[in-house]
Amino acid sequence: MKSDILELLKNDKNDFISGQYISEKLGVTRTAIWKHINQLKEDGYEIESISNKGYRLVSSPDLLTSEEIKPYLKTALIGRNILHFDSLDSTNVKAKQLADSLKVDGAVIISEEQTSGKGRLGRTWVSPKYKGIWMSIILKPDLNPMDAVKLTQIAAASVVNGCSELNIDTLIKWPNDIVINHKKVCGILTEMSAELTRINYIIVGIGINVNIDEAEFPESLKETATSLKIEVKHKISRQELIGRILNNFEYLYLEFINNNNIKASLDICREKSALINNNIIVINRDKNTEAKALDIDEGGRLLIEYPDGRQEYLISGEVSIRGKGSYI
Ligand code: BT5
Repeated sequence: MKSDILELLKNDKNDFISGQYISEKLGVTRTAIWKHINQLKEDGYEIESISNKGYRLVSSPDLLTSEEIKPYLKTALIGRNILHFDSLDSTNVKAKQLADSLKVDGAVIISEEQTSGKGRLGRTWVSPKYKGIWMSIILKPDLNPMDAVKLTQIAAASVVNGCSELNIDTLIKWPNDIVINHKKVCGILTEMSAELTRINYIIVGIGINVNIDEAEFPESLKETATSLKIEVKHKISRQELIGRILNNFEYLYLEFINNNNIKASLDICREKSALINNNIIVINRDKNTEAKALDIDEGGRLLIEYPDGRQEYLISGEVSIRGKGSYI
Protein backbone atom coordinates (compact mmCIF):
# COMPACT_ATOMS: atom_id res chain seq x y z
CA MET A 1 0.00 0.00 0.00
CA LYS A 2 2.81 2.39 0.92
CA SER A 3 4.37 1.93 -2.52
CA ASP A 4 0.97 2.39 -4.25
CA ILE A 5 0.54 5.73 -2.50
CA LEU A 6 4.09 6.66 -3.44
CA GLU A 7 3.40 5.81 -7.06
CA LEU A 8 0.35 8.09 -7.12
CA LEU A 9 2.39 10.90 -5.58
CA LYS A 10 5.18 10.36 -8.10
CA ASN A 11 2.73 10.43 -11.03
CA ASP A 12 1.57 13.87 -9.96
CA LYS A 13 4.93 15.13 -8.90
CA ASN A 14 4.21 18.86 -8.91
CA ASP A 15 0.56 18.78 -7.94
CA PHE A 16 -1.33 18.10 -4.79
CA ILE A 17 -3.48 15.01 -4.77
CA SER A 18 -6.35 14.84 -2.36
CA GLY A 19 -6.78 12.24 0.36
CA GLN A 20 -10.25 11.61 -1.12
CA TYR A 21 -8.73 10.72 -4.51
CA ILE A 22 -6.15 8.36 -3.00
CA SER A 23 -8.79 6.80 -0.81
CA GLU A 24 -11.13 6.10 -3.76
CA LYS A 25 -8.36 4.96 -6.06
CA LEU A 26 -6.78 2.52 -3.60
CA GLY A 27 -9.82 1.67 -1.47
CA VAL A 28 -8.30 2.66 1.85
CA THR A 29 -9.45 4.99 4.61
CA ARG A 30 -8.10 8.52 4.99
CA THR A 31 -6.59 7.51 8.34
CA ALA A 32 -4.71 4.63 6.72
CA ILE A 33 -3.38 7.01 4.07
CA TRP A 34 -2.19 9.41 6.74
CA LYS A 35 -0.33 6.57 8.48
CA HIS A 36 1.38 5.50 5.26
CA ILE A 37 2.32 9.09 4.45
CA ASN A 38 3.97 9.34 7.87
CA GLN A 39 5.89 6.13 7.17
CA LEU A 40 7.07 7.54 3.85
CA LYS A 41 8.26 10.66 5.66
CA GLU A 42 10.18 8.43 8.06
CA ASP A 43 11.75 6.72 5.03
CA GLY A 44 13.10 10.11 3.95
CA TYR A 45 10.41 11.32 1.53
CA GLU A 46 9.58 14.99 1.88
CA ILE A 47 5.82 15.30 1.52
CA GLU A 48 3.89 18.51 1.88
CA SER A 49 0.35 18.19 3.27
CA ILE A 50 -2.20 20.96 3.27
CA SER A 51 -5.58 20.26 4.84
CA ASN A 52 -7.97 20.99 1.98
CA LYS A 53 -5.53 20.31 -0.87
CA GLY A 54 -4.01 16.96 0.03
CA TYR A 55 -0.48 15.72 -0.41
CA ARG A 56 2.44 16.68 -2.67
CA LEU A 57 5.77 14.90 -3.08
CA VAL A 58 8.55 17.46 -2.68
CA SER A 59 11.62 15.22 -2.79
CA SER A 60 12.67 11.59 -2.60
CA PRO A 61 15.57 10.15 -0.62
CA ASP A 62 18.70 8.92 -2.40
CA LEU A 63 17.89 5.26 -1.81
CA LEU A 64 18.12 2.21 -4.05
CA THR A 65 14.62 0.94 -3.37
CA SER A 66 12.47 -0.69 -6.02
CA GLU A 67 10.22 2.43 -6.10
CA GLU A 68 13.19 4.69 -6.86
CA ILE A 69 14.73 2.43 -9.50
CA LYS A 70 11.51 1.44 -11.27
CA PRO A 71 11.16 4.66 -13.31
CA TYR A 72 14.44 3.79 -15.09
CA LEU A 73 13.74 0.09 -15.70
CA LYS A 74 12.63 -1.19 -19.08
CA THR A 75 13.11 -4.86 -18.27
CA ALA A 76 10.63 -7.70 -18.18
CA LEU A 77 12.67 -9.97 -15.95
CA ILE A 78 15.82 -8.55 -14.44
CA GLY A 79 15.17 -6.28 -11.46
CA ARG A 80 11.40 -6.73 -11.50
CA ASN A 81 11.89 -8.14 -8.02
CA ILE A 82 14.26 -5.90 -6.05
CA LEU A 83 15.05 -6.70 -2.44
CA HIS A 84 16.49 -3.63 -0.77
CA PHE A 85 18.46 -3.62 2.48
CA ASP A 86 19.88 -0.82 4.58
CA SER A 87 22.91 -2.90 5.52
CA LEU A 88 24.13 -6.42 4.74
CA ASP A 89 27.36 -8.30 5.23
CA SER A 90 27.41 -9.13 1.51
CA THR A 91 24.70 -9.05 -1.16
CA ASN A 92 26.21 -12.21 -2.70
CA VAL A 93 25.87 -14.04 0.61
CA LYS A 94 22.26 -12.86 0.99
CA ALA A 95 21.51 -13.82 -2.61
CA LYS A 96 22.79 -17.34 -1.97
CA GLN A 97 20.59 -17.65 1.10
CA LEU A 98 17.54 -16.60 -0.90
CA ALA A 99 18.28 -18.22 -4.27
CA ASP A 100 16.57 -21.55 -3.65
CA SER A 101 13.35 -19.96 -2.40
CA LEU A 102 13.03 -17.58 -5.36
CA LYS A 103 11.25 -19.09 -8.34
CA VAL A 104 11.76 -16.31 -10.87
CA ASP A 105 14.93 -15.44 -12.72
CA GLY A 106 16.41 -12.00 -12.26
CA ALA A 107 15.74 -10.99 -8.65
CA VAL A 108 18.21 -8.34 -7.51
CA ILE A 109 19.53 -7.92 -3.98
CA ILE A 110 20.71 -4.38 -3.22
CA SER A 111 22.23 -3.02 -0.04
CA GLU A 112 23.08 0.57 0.85
CA GLU A 113 26.26 -0.73 2.48
CA GLN A 114 28.15 -3.98 2.90
CA THR A 115 29.98 -4.66 6.13
CA SER A 116 31.84 -7.62 4.69
CA GLY A 117 31.73 -7.20 0.89
CA LYS A 118 33.47 -9.99 -0.98
CA GLY A 119 36.03 -9.95 -3.75
CA ARG A 120 37.46 -13.04 -5.44
CA LEU A 121 39.61 -15.56 -3.58
CA GLY A 122 38.53 -14.36 -0.14
CA ARG A 123 39.49 -10.74 -0.76
CA THR A 124 37.33 -7.94 0.64
CA TRP A 125 35.33 -5.31 -1.20
CA VAL A 126 35.00 -1.87 0.40
CA SER A 127 31.34 -0.76 0.21
CA PRO A 128 30.58 2.49 2.08
CA LYS A 129 26.99 3.47 2.84
CA TYR A 130 24.92 5.33 0.20
CA LYS A 131 28.04 5.84 -1.93
CA GLY A 132 27.92 3.01 -4.40
CA ILE A 133 25.96 0.27 -6.06
CA TRP A 134 26.38 -3.02 -4.23
CA MET A 135 24.06 -5.53 -5.85
CA SER A 136 23.65 -9.20 -6.77
CA ILE A 137 21.54 -10.58 -9.59
CA ILE A 138 20.12 -14.07 -9.03
CA LEU A 139 19.86 -16.15 -12.22
CA LYS A 140 18.65 -19.67 -12.89
CA PRO A 141 19.56 -20.30 -16.51
CA ASP A 142 19.38 -23.64 -18.23
CA LEU A 143 23.08 -23.65 -19.12
CA ASN A 144 26.07 -25.89 -18.90
CA PRO A 145 28.05 -24.95 -15.76
CA MET A 146 31.07 -24.39 -18.05
CA ASP A 147 29.24 -21.39 -19.52
CA ALA A 148 28.78 -19.61 -16.19
CA VAL A 149 31.99 -17.61 -16.60
CA LYS A 150 30.37 -15.84 -19.53
CA LEU A 151 27.98 -14.14 -17.11
CA THR A 152 30.93 -12.07 -15.86
CA GLN A 153 31.49 -10.83 -19.40
CA ILE A 154 27.80 -10.07 -19.84
CA ALA A 155 27.88 -8.09 -16.58
CA ALA A 156 31.04 -6.21 -17.55
CA ALA A 157 29.58 -5.26 -20.93
CA SER A 158 26.37 -4.07 -19.21
CA VAL A 159 28.27 -1.86 -16.78
CA VAL A 160 30.34 -0.34 -19.58
CA ASN A 161 27.22 0.33 -21.69
CA GLY A 162 25.28 1.70 -18.71
CA CYS A 163 28.10 4.12 -17.89
CA SER A 164 28.52 5.10 -21.51
CA GLU A 165 24.81 6.05 -21.69
CA LEU A 166 25.63 8.54 -18.94
CA ASN A 167 28.62 9.76 -20.99
CA ILE A 168 31.17 8.02 -18.80
CA ASP A 169 33.85 6.18 -20.71
CA THR A 170 35.17 3.04 -18.99
CA LEU A 171 37.34 0.08 -19.95
CA ILE A 172 37.18 -3.59 -18.98
CA LYS A 173 40.21 -5.18 -17.42
CA TRP A 174 39.53 -8.83 -18.16
CA PRO A 175 37.96 -10.68 -16.58
CA ASN A 176 36.08 -8.80 -13.87
CA ASP A 177 37.22 -5.21 -13.37
CA ILE A 178 35.98 -1.97 -14.86
CA VAL A 179 38.55 0.81 -14.86
CA ILE A 180 38.81 4.53 -15.59
CA ASN A 181 42.16 6.29 -15.96
CA HIS A 182 43.96 3.10 -14.90
CA LYS A 183 42.01 2.85 -11.64
CA LYS A 184 39.37 0.34 -10.60
CA VAL A 185 35.83 1.69 -10.39
CA CYS A 186 33.91 -1.59 -10.42
CA GLY A 187 34.45 -5.25 -9.61
CA ILE A 188 32.32 -8.26 -10.52
CA LEU A 189 32.07 -11.48 -8.54
CA THR A 190 30.19 -14.33 -10.22
CA GLU A 191 29.43 -17.34 -8.05
CA MET A 192 27.59 -20.52 -8.87
CA SER A 193 25.86 -23.48 -7.30
CA ALA A 194 25.79 -26.39 -9.72
CA GLU A 195 25.81 -30.11 -10.21
CA LEU A 196 27.92 -31.73 -12.91
CA THR A 197 25.75 -30.74 -15.84
CA ARG A 198 23.11 -28.51 -14.30
CA ILE A 199 23.18 -25.06 -12.75
CA ASN A 200 21.11 -24.52 -9.61
CA TYR A 201 21.74 -20.79 -9.63
CA ILE A 202 24.28 -18.14 -10.56
CA ILE A 203 24.86 -15.01 -8.51
CA VAL A 204 26.33 -12.06 -10.38
CA GLY A 205 27.64 -9.58 -7.80
CA ILE A 206 28.42 -6.10 -9.07
CA GLY A 207 30.12 -3.42 -6.97
CA ILE A 208 30.45 0.10 -8.39
CA ASN A 209 32.09 3.07 -6.68
CA VAL A 210 29.62 5.77 -7.66
CA ASN A 211 29.74 8.80 -5.36
CA ILE A 212 32.74 8.00 -3.16
CA ASP A 213 35.04 11.00 -2.56
CA GLU A 214 38.80 10.58 -2.69
CA ALA A 215 39.24 11.06 1.06
CA GLU A 216 36.71 8.31 1.75
CA PHE A 217 38.82 5.51 0.25
CA PRO A 218 40.99 3.64 2.72
CA GLU A 219 44.69 4.46 2.41
CA SER A 220 45.40 1.03 0.93
CA LEU A 221 43.13 1.72 -2.08
CA LYS A 222 43.94 5.36 -2.81
CA GLU A 223 46.44 4.54 -5.57
CA THR A 224 44.34 1.92 -7.32
CA ALA A 225 40.67 2.79 -6.82
CA THR A 226 38.47 5.58 -8.09
CA SER A 227 34.78 6.46 -8.29
CA LEU A 228 32.56 7.77 -11.07
CA LYS A 229 32.11 11.02 -9.13
CA ILE A 230 35.88 11.54 -8.81
CA GLU A 231 36.35 10.98 -12.55
CA VAL A 232 33.46 13.06 -13.91
CA LYS A 233 33.53 15.60 -11.09
CA HIS A 234 29.85 15.51 -10.30
CA LYS A 235 27.41 13.28 -8.44
CA ILE A 236 25.83 10.47 -10.44
CA SER A 237 22.28 9.16 -9.93
CA ARG A 238 22.74 5.65 -8.57
CA GLN A 239 19.10 4.85 -9.40
CA GLU A 240 19.43 5.81 -13.05
CA LEU A 241 22.73 3.97 -13.40
CA ILE A 242 21.28 0.76 -11.93
CA GLY A 243 18.31 1.04 -14.29
CA ARG A 244 20.58 1.43 -17.29
CA ILE A 245 22.86 -1.42 -16.26
CA LEU A 246 19.96 -3.80 -15.65
CA ASN A 247 18.36 -2.84 -18.99
CA ASN A 248 21.60 -3.67 -20.79
CA PHE A 249 22.09 -6.81 -18.72
CA GLU A 250 18.67 -8.16 -19.61
CA TYR A 251 19.21 -7.60 -23.32
CA LEU A 252 22.65 -9.24 -23.37
CA TYR A 253 21.61 -12.05 -21.01
CA LEU A 254 18.54 -12.98 -23.06
CA GLU A 255 20.59 -12.82 -26.28
CA PHE A 256 22.87 -15.41 -24.71
CA ILE A 257 20.22 -17.62 -23.11
CA ASN A 258 17.62 -17.56 -25.89
CA ASN A 259 19.72 -17.06 -29.02
CA ASN A 260 23.02 -18.53 -27.89
CA ASN A 261 24.56 -15.21 -28.80
CA ILE A 262 27.47 -14.28 -26.54
CA LYS A 263 29.10 -12.33 -29.35
CA ALA A 264 27.09 -9.19 -28.54
CA SER A 265 28.70 -9.10 -25.08
CA LEU A 266 32.17 -10.20 -26.17
CA ASP A 267 32.30 -7.54 -28.89
CA ILE A 268 31.85 -4.91 -26.19
CA CYS A 269 34.46 -6.63 -24.00
CA ARG A 270 36.94 -6.59 -26.89
CA GLU A 271 36.20 -3.05 -28.02
CA LYS A 272 36.46 -1.75 -24.46
CA SER A 273 39.32 -3.97 -23.36
CA ALA A 274 42.03 -2.36 -21.26
CA LEU A 275 44.35 -5.28 -22.04
CA ILE A 276 44.15 -6.26 -25.71
CA ASN A 277 47.31 -5.20 -27.57
CA ASN A 278 49.02 -4.31 -24.30
CA ASN A 279 51.90 -5.95 -22.51
CA ILE A 280 50.71 -7.48 -19.30
CA ILE A 281 51.98 -9.48 -16.37
CA VAL A 282 50.26 -12.77 -15.65
CA ILE A 283 50.26 -13.41 -11.93
CA ASN A 284 49.85 -17.10 -11.26
CA ARG A 285 50.28 -17.98 -7.61
CA ASP A 286 53.65 -16.37 -6.77
CA LYS A 287 54.97 -16.41 -10.31
CA ASN A 288 54.85 -13.31 -12.51
CA THR A 289 55.21 -13.84 -16.24
CA GLU A 290 55.32 -11.19 -18.94
CA ALA A 291 53.03 -11.59 -21.93
CA LYS A 292 51.02 -9.69 -24.49
CA ALA A 293 47.20 -9.78 -24.51
CA LEU A 294 45.98 -10.58 -28.02
CA ASP A 295 42.25 -11.25 -27.96
CA ILE A 296 39.22 -12.55 -26.11
CA ASP A 297 37.87 -15.71 -27.75
CA GLU A 298 34.28 -16.86 -28.16
CA GLY A 299 34.52 -18.72 -24.84
CA GLY A 300 35.40 -15.48 -23.05
CA ARG A 301 39.00 -16.61 -22.56
CA LEU A 302 41.93 -14.23 -22.85
CA LEU A 303 44.43 -15.18 -25.54
CA ILE A 304 47.96 -14.19 -24.57
CA GLU A 305 51.38 -14.56 -26.17
CA TYR A 306 54.62 -15.01 -24.25
CA PRO A 307 57.87 -13.38 -25.45
CA ASP A 308 59.00 -16.76 -26.88
CA GLY A 309 55.96 -16.80 -29.18
CA ARG A 310 54.06 -19.42 -27.21
CA GLN A 311 50.33 -18.66 -26.98
CA GLU A 312 47.91 -19.59 -24.21
CA TYR A 313 44.22 -19.11 -23.38
CA LEU A 314 43.51 -17.93 -19.85
CA ILE A 315 40.20 -18.92 -18.29
CA SER A 316 38.56 -16.32 -16.12
CA GLY A 317 39.22 -16.75 -12.44
CA GLU A 318 42.36 -18.77 -13.02
CA VAL A 319 44.83 -15.94 -12.70
CA SER A 320 45.04 -12.27 -11.88
CA ILE A 321 46.58 -9.84 -14.25
CA ARG A 322 48.31 -6.57 -13.68
CA GLY A 323 49.30 -4.25 -16.47
CA LYS A 324 52.99 -3.57 -16.75
CA GLY A 325 54.21 -0.83 -14.44
CA SER A 326 50.82 0.21 -13.12
CA TYR A 327 47.63 -1.23 -11.68
CA ILE A 328 45.93 -2.15 -14.95
C1 BT5 B 1 36.34 -8.07 -7.28
O1 BT5 B 1 37.20 -8.94 -6.70
O2 BT5 B 1 36.66 -7.09 -7.91
C2 BT5 B 1 34.88 -8.43 -7.08
C3 BT5 B 1 34.15 -7.38 -6.29
C4 BT5 B 1 32.67 -7.68 -6.23
C5 BT5 B 1 31.94 -6.77 -5.29
C6 BT5 B 1 30.45 -6.99 -5.36
S1 BT5 B 1 29.58 -5.79 -4.45
C7 BT5 B 1 28.12 -6.70 -4.58
C8 BT5 B 1 28.49 -8.16 -4.45
N1 BT5 B 1 28.47 -8.59 -3.08
C9 BT5 B 1 29.69 -8.90 -2.64
O3 BT5 B 1 29.96 -9.28 -1.48
N2 BT5 B 1 30.59 -8.76 -3.65
C10 BT5 B 1 29.95 -8.34 -4.86
P1 BT5 B 1 38.78 -8.91 -6.89
O4 BT5 B 1 39.12 -8.90 -8.35
O5 BT5 B 1 39.26 -10.04 -6.08
O6 BT5 B 1 39.23 -7.54 -6.28
C11 BT5 B 1 39.28 -7.33 -4.91
C12 BT5 B 1 40.34 -6.26 -4.64
O7 BT5 B 1 39.90 -5.00 -5.12
C13 BT5 B 1 40.63 -6.05 -3.16
O8 BT5 B 1 41.62 -6.96 -2.70
C14 BT5 B 1 41.13 -4.62 -3.14
O9 BT5 B 1 42.48 -4.55 -3.51
C15 BT5 B 1 40.34 -3.96 -4.24
N3 BT5 B 1 39.13 -3.26 -3.73
C16 BT5 B 1 38.38 -3.53 -2.65
N4 BT5 B 1 37.34 -2.70 -2.56
C17 BT5 B 1 37.43 -1.85 -3.63
C18 BT5 B 1 36.65 -0.77 -4.09
N5 BT5 B 1 35.53 -0.36 -3.50
N6 BT5 B 1 37.06 -0.15 -5.23
C19 BT5 B 1 38.18 -0.54 -5.90
N7 BT5 B 1 38.96 -1.55 -5.50
C20 BT5 B 1 38.58 -2.22 -4.37
